[in-house]
Formats: sequence, C-alpha cells, structure tokens
Amino acid sequence: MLSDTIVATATALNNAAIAIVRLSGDDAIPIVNEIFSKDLNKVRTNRIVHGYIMDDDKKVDEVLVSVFRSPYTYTREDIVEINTHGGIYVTRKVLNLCLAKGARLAMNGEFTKRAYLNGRIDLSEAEAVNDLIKADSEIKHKSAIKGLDGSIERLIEPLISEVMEMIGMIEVNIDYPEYDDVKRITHDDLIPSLKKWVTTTASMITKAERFRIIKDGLKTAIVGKPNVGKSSLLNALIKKDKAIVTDIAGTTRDLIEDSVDLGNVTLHLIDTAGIRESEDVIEKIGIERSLKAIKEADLVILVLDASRPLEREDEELLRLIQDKRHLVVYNKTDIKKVDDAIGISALSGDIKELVAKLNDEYQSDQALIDEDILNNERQIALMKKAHAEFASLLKEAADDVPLDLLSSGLYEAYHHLSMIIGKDYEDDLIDHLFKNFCLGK
Ligand SMILES: Nc1nc2c(ncn2[C@@H]2O[C@H](COP(=O)(O)OP(=O)(O)OP(=O)(O)O)[C@@H](O)[C@H]2O)c(=O)[nH]1
Ligand SMILES: [Mg+2]
Repeated sequence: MLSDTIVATATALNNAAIAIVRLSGDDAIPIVNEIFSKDLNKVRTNRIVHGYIMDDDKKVDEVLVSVFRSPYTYTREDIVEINTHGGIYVTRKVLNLCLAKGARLAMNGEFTKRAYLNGRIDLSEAEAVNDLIKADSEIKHKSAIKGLDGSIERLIEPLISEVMEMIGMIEVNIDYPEYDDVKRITHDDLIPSLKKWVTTTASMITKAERFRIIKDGLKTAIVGKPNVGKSSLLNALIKKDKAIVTDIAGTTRDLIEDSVDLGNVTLHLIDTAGIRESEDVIEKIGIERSLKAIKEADLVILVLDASRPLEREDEELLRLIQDKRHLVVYNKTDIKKVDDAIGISALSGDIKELVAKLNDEYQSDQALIDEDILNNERQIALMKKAHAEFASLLKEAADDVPLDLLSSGLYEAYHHLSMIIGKDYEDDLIDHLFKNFCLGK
C-alpha cells in the first residue's frame, strides 16, 4: 500500500448542486474525523453519514460523508467521500481543510493508478476508466464498458499462458535435464506454436486497427487537380455550403476540414488545394499542404473529372497515392457517365455510389463491437512488437537456432504481451514455474 493519503475534488469545480471531495489512503478516515462533526470511527463501511464540516468551531458546510473501508473500495485503500454543496468557494474550503490536516493533493488519475498498483484492476482496465469518461459516442462508450469488464485480459491471457508454458518447459529442459516428468521440447514442438502465435497476433492487430476506424473515424483527404470538384464533394458530403466553389482553377488554398458520419464509418474530411504546377506563391503553399495532407491521411479520395480526358497531373496523382488506402471517384457524371468506376455528381449532390462503397467497406466491421479487441495505440504497439518477435523466432526456429537462444526471444514476446495488461511478468513466470513443475520440493 502507498502510505500517503490523497485528496481531490472528484467533480468539476464550478457552481453546482453538489461537489464531491474524495480522499484515499490510510489516514482518510482520521483526517476527515478532524473536520467532521461526528465520529467516523464508529461508522461501518459503505455507509453515509449526515453532519457538518467544521473549521474549529465554525460550520463550513452541511454535508453527507460516505465511508468505504479497505479493501473493497475503488483504490483498495480506505476512501472517504464528502458530498458538499457544490459552490466553488465552499468546495475549495473543504478541500483546503483536508490538505491542512495532512492529505496531499492527488495528481491526475492517481485514484485509478492506485487501483492498478494495488491490484484491483489491470492496466487495460485503468485505461478503460479514462475512455469511459471521455467517450462521446455510443461505440466508444460500449468499447470502454467492455474494457472495464476485463476484455483485454480475456483476449490475451490465453496467449500469455501458452507462451509462458512453453518458456517454462524449455527452461526446465535446460536447467533440470534430469527432471523426467517434463516433456522434452524440440523444434518440432515449438514451430507449430510459433506459427499459431504469429497468426493470432496478426489477427488481433488487424481487428484492432479496423475497430479503431469504426470507433474514431478515418482521416480522409480529398485530392485532385484543380477544378475537378473537390470542394463540391466536401459540401455534398457534409450537406453544408462550407467550402467556396467556383469555376476558377485554384479556388481552394487553405485546408478545409469537417466531419460526417456516413452510418458505418465517420470521415474526418480535409478538402485540399488542387494539385498542379503553379507559380502563384499562395497556391504553391496550398499545394504543399495538400501533399502533406495525403501523407497524414488514413484514406485518400482522389477526384477525377469524368467529363474530360485524364491528364498528366491525374496520372501523377494516381502514382502518388498508390501506396495509401485510397478510392478513385469520377465526378461530373451528369456531363459524362462512367462504367466500372465510382461515379458521382457533386454539384447535384448525387454522391450515393461513393457513400454506398464506403458503408459497404465498413459494414462487416460493425460486428467487431461485440468482440474483445485491443483498445488503443499503446496496446496495439505492444502487440506489434510481440508479433514481430514471434515472426523472427519462427524464422530462427526453422533455421535450427538452439532452443536456449530462442527462449530469450520468447521472454521478450511474453514481456510485450504482459505489458498490455501491465502485469508483473517476472513474478508471474516464477509463480507459474513453481506451480506447474514443483521445483521447490
Ligand atoms: N457539371 C458539374 N460541375 C461540377 C460538379 N462538381 C463541381 N462542378 C463545377 O466544377 C467547378 C469547380 O468545382 P470546385 O468544387 O470548386 O472544384 P475544386 O476541385 O475544389 O477546385 P480547386 O479548389 O480550384 O482545386 C465549379 O464550377 C463547380 O460548379 C459536377 O458534379 N458536375
Ligand atoms: Mg476547391
């Protein structure tokens, strides 16, 4: 347990009906006892008491105090919550009294950090607490609730156990060659496992990246040469007259941004300056920004003019985006129709082929919300490291690299996986070794 007692206002500091000043730590109850009109030592856990916060003999506020005794609390420490009247002045006053009696002002997230350090929740669950607070859509809310419910541990714990088991067996083979009860591991045992782990980790990464798009949306750059109808497309997608549209080539110079929810996917759109050779200083800057927007985008929509033959600039743009996730759309199909391609008429607001294409693409991913999936960049980055490690181990195993050398790579992979849920892997491994192989006897 961490020794000092922390305090913070758990509610936003503005004038409201109620505010909560929350303390956690060994001295939470003694500290509040010093400023409360009643004796909290006699209060049983999970009870609420009515009384007054006192500054010596002066009443500061009429409050409700909740007492939660360790270990069945949010932080696993003693917690006291004071429901004050929610004025800024009075709340600050109560907080300051707690500080004066020896509590320390909590840092951001410190209550949840203690919940993690004291073993009540794992790291992915702590992250889910934050996700839940910040969730601004149904899908983010659902995903955070799942995370809070231990979805990440459910997802990777079986894999962690398998890897741990394999390391354990190899280690025992090496350190205790005379120990007959344990199977002798060979490359033929290891290679199928490695193949399986390479596949499962790859699938977890792919699903997580697809789910991230469903959850957070796609950064989408609309690009093309001047006058093809990029700004008209932006306006049609967001159903607003936001970007200036004219028949002058080079109308858009600054990047123009907006978002649209198409149903199955949200696009964070950036309308860019038409790309062409230009001597105009302002237009040149705009074009540089367009090129940067292409680089940073998750998806590039390249707009071509269906009413005119393709030009060198179109071909160059096609080349420029070929390594990015992209869609090519032909605009101005009211003038000339196209076959075997996505055709739209941004001017008349007819963009249904493009919208349908995008919704189709992300239709099947809607089901991902019901699966256990890695939740954020940190988790995905660690999973990528584990995947890379398994993949290189597989190559080495096929090249007959000795098992004791491969074992250290397995440790690495195991470490990355454990860090996703913030588990102490050394202790865990030792516990596991002793549990499975009775080496302590
Ligand atoms: N017929 C027809 N004209 C269109 C269509 N979409 C856009 N236009 C016209 O094409 C011209 C250029 O449209 P913009 O949307 O400004 O084109 P842009 O690609 O943003 O052009 P820059 O910002 O200059 O790069 C305008 O005169 C539009 O009215 C369409 O679907 N059909
Ligand atoms: Mg434009």
